[in-house]
Amino acid sequence: MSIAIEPAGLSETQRQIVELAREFARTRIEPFAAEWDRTAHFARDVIDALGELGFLGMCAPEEYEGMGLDTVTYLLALEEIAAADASIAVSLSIHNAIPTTMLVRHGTPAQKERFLKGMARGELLAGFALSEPESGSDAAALRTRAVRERDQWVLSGAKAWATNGATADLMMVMARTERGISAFIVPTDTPGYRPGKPEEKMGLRASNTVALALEDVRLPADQLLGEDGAGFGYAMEGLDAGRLGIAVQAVGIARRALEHAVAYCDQRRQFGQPLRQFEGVQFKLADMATRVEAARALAHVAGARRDRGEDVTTSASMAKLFASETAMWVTTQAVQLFGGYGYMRDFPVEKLFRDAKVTEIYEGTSEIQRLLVARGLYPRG
Ligand code: COS
Repeated sequence: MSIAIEPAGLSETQRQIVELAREFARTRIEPFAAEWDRTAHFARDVIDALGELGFLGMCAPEEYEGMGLDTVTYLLALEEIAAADASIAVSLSIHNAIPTTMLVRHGTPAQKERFLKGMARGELLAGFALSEPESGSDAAALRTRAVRERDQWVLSGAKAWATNGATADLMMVMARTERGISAFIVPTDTPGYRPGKPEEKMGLRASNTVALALEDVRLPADQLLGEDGAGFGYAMEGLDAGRLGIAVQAVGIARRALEHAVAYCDQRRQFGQPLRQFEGVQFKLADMATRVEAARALAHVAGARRDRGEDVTTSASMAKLFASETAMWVTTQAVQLFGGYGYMRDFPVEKLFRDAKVTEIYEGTSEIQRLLVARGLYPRG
């Protein structure tokens, strides 16, 4: 049995996409990922190359030059990229899931023409700015303001931990108007859009994460997305899709840690035999493999529900919760199995362990996911 996705059970399209993603990951990402991690290098050229292959348009419809993939196929591709480098995967995940979903569902034809097409073609990298220094889990407490002045919106405020904030071409920015929380399409070359310096992170060091200062950012009125005051719901819909991406990002991290552990336990000998012949090691590997498979299955079940047009808030939270805790647990076991080597930068599981942690935090902490799963059990409040 393979730990990775087995092409045999996939449709022709899925097999092609997985093979394309796997080959790209093997040749263009994996050999460089440790160096990017060490130097905190954001590989825009690699993102651009993925864009040329269509990977920034996975979830955009074909009429807007996207690949128009179903959610499950998108998740299959994203796992391949994440197994090679979670930093590249997060850029792809946010772009494909959050701003893309929001524009597809709520953009005007003109907004789609102007922004979505470029995003789908891979010419525009997009991000999402929701969190603020004082508003993380309590997203609805955000304080960034958008004031209408004649035919313009003027945004001012501060955002925190914006992925792609200094490297994206446009950001979907959430701000409060008189009517409530609204979503704005903000090209990052708009005067007053000021990204801070890249955050020094524990993991995902090759992804770009910054604070943003929004200082009188003036936008034409037609860069408001959808209805004024309805943006919180749009952001939550985006996060439903985003959490599925983070779930498979976590699966990719866990799977790669397991693959390294399986190989290491075959080759490393102690007390006269390979580690894999110790029953204690076998039990650990068995639990790791079972959890990876279960996490992937849960993400795909949620993805299939989304493809059937069902509400996926609960199942996306379940998938993200289980997969992120799986990634943390599996990478912890992998470090343990590698022993002293596992603690060293020269061996790959140390990076995977650091990369895993944020999956329990961003796009909603494990606590928020549990809250959403529990809410789903009492749908009438
Ligand atoms: N899809 C569509 N609409 C949704 C929705 C969803 N998944 N979830 C909520 N909404 C709508 C609700 O229907 C409600 O609309 P009305 O006001 O018209 O009734 C509105 O949004 C407010 O929802 P709710 O009452 O659930 O908001 P709360 O403030 O109680 O809680 C949580 C929202 C905790 C779920 C939200 O703040 C959250 O997800 N927090 C985590 C934030 C996060 O993930 N941050 C990561 C940032 S990206 S790195």
